[in-house]
Amino acid sequence: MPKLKLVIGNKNYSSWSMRPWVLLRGAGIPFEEVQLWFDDGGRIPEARRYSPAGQVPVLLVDDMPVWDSLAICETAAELFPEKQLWPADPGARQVARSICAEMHAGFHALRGAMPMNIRASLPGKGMSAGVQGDIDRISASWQSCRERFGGQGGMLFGRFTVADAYYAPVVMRFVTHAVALPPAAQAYADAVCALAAVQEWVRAARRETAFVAADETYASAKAES
Ligand SMILES: N[C@@H](CCC(=O)N[C@@H](CS)C(=O)NCC(=O)O)C(=O)O
Repeated sequence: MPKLKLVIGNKNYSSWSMRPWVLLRGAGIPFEEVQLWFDDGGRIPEARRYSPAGQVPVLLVDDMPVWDSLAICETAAELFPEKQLWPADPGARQVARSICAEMHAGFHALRGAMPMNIRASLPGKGMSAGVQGDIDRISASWQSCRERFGGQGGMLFGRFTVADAYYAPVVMRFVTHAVALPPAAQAYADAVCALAAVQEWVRAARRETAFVAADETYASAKAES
């Protein structure tokens, strides 16, 4: 089995880091964690020691870096086929890949106005027509996946897959900003919050005290607790 080391940023803020961490932990794949900290400008200069891209997350597979959260999730799925990190059914897998790519490359209004900040409570902050459009699209996508592929399981494709890890940080944004969701989307968001791996990440995020001004769109000076 390859030796895995996952390099991540602040658990309170780093939405990209949360995806592969929740994926590996949620699937029961052992890995060593290396945590780096954002500076005030939201940069992690030390990340260059691990990745040519100079960003987190980075997965070191026997010391060989894989950077970018999507590449890391694909690599994990390839290394551990028995974990079925993508849905087994080809049609479901196509949709799962599509909604992950959609998250990876899109939803800019939501990401800009509602950055992940797990320990903060910012009800209503950041809402706009563009943000609501992203929320509506995400809610519809969750509902459609649950109806078509969810079966008896609580996740988008029944069992826990990359898609759930990919949308876990979105659920965190919705919680922080108290976003009102249609019942089916809310039920899915609640199921994500109940995942042991998500709860473990959230507990650690809440213990962090580092205040990164660049990621605190709605705060002025001090960390919220
Ligand atoms: N597309 C990349 C984005 C990674 C990314 O933006 N990482 C941020 C933290 S969430 C980062 O490392 N920022 C520090 C920097 O750019 O110096 C991925 O999916 O991993």
